[in-house]
Amino acid sequence: MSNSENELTNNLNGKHNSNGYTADSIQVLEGLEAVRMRPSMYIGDTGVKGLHHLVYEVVDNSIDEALAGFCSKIDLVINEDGSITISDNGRGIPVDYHEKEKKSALEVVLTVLHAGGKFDKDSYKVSGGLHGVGVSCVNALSSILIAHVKRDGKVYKQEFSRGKPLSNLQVEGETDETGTTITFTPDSTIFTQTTVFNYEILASRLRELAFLNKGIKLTLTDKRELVENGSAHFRFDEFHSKEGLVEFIHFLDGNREKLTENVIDIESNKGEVPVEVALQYNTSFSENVHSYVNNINTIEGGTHLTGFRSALTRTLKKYADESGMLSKLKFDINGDDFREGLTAVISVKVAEPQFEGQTKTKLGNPEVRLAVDQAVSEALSNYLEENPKDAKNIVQKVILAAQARHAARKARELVQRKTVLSGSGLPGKLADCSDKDPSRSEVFLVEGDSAGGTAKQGRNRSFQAILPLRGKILNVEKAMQHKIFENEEIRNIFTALGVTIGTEDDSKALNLSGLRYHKIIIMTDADVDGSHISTLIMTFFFRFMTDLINKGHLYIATPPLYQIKKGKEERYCWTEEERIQIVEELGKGREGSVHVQRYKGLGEMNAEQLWTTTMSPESRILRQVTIENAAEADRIFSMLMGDEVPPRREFIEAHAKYANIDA
Ligand code: 0RA
Repeated sequence: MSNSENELTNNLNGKHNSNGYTADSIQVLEGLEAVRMRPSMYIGDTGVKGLHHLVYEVVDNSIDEALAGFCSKIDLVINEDGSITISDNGRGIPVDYHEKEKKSALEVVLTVLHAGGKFDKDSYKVSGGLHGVGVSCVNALSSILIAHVKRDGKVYKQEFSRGKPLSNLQVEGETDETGTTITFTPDSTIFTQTTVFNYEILASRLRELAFLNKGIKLTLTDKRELVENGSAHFRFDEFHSKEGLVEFIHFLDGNREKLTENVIDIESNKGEVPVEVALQYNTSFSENVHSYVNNINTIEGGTHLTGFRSALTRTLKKYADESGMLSKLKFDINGDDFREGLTAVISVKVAEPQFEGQTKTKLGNPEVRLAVDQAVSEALSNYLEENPKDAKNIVQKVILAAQARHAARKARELVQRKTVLSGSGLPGKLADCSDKDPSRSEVFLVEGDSAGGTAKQGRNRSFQAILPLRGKILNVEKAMQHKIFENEEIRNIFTALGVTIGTEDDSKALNLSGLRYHKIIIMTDADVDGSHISTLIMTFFFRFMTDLINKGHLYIATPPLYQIKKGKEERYCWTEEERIQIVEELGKGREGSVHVQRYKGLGEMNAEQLWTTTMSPESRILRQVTIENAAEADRIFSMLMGDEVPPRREFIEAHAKYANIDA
């Protein structure tokens, strides 16, 4: 990075020190070159997640404008050439020229790390923050970025490449509107895995943002291909929520049977920390509590979640005690019992959030706990007094949950006790690997004994273990906890992995310290039954071992769809496109000599074929299971695996391209 940029940052910090190097001058060495050298430090990774983070970074700035009261609409367009445009009707990035810095404010915002907030230090800046790196990072990681600003009656434009200006700020025309439009193409030398934006990922984030920030209109348009649907049009969605979190709860629980009449809506702007909470109970057995700080999903929780939990437990307990409903109870009730069948969203806006934890998504600010606790206990006790019918239903549900927990404890102890199945205390069906270092070891969860047999022959036994599972494992979305822990296949999974669950005061607490394999690989047939089985297994992991997914331990193996043979040459392929291409390639010259075999199941491959195509680290394709959007995943699992059939059918029909691979 050049010297002039160093000086500029110093000036902006207001801490220019004439006597040479200070801590500040070391800090200012971090320019956009640093971002390009170590992109993962700034945006998390350079895969699919990081790619989409670029978009969120820009959108966050527009959301800030909206929260400050200056912007009502944000439009995203995925352009035909794969670039993306984000426009808003906010004030527009300032463009005034700084004599000293010899560049416009716009150029400073786009070329100096962390410069965004320096212009309006006192304004309420709340969105973003996970990486909170600003639009300059997006600029650094884009091969082309074009900024258009409408402000002070004019339209301004400036273009950049890899963070460097290609031109000076130019006036393009006149306007009576205001706003900012940023178009960028992610740099393919940085995002080597992919630079293709995924419509679904963007749509689910915009939907989430619309619920979290009521009133803002967000739109998404995909201009890459026309969709045939009666008439040809571009794919388009508009996200706009009038009621915010209340609608979020309706959306999350669309496929669950509700226990109470209304969503309990809590909003408090009294203290330093604005708090919004919405909650409703349903008849399911799972707890679905999603927490956000400044629009970031805090998957590790933190002080806001602690405040929510203690207020919920204390307030409901007090109500239940006073109502006399607990008087005949022979067992204790704990915090867990108050959250069974609960769907809740907690959203706080914190001016200077401290993020902790492994993924930096755990809120540390101590003052937030009390703010949430007070807001929730006050509003909830009022609600219970005013809605005695709902209150009674909730307390009855809590009692049932406590009963079920006592039954489940016995079953859970079975999981934890080393069983006699084999000398090692491991399930008899497990073919373990010889290496005992978890970081080098992997285990395949294989559907069926016959495929399990082939996998045992084909594997590299030094670091690969095989656990065959019998048929369809239990659907944990529908079963009660004690049934789940009594289930043999599920117990085998716990024991084989070396994972235990549940302590005295938290029945869902996961202990991963004994994890025996760092890669857990689900391997099922490449047909509809196979994908149903992997969905069942993933549902189990999502509900009971979320942390294991978040730590990146869960994978899906992808067996090939076809084997294509010509003479002695054998090729495998995973998609229709590949099949067509390889058949054409091999068939060149001589007709009729190419033989195509469709694999329907793992059992149709011999051990060597299974090794080469699906198990060997050299040639296999593993897909890592990640949770991009926990709220969306929650809704989809409750839909796919829950009781209601119509929404499931709609989902499968909408995704028929993937579901129908057998056709
Ligand atoms: C710096 C200062 C101000 C606004 C912005 C940046 C800003 C950035 C982006 C990025 C996308 N949309 C945006 N909108 C605004 C404050 C502006 C003022 O004080 O007038």
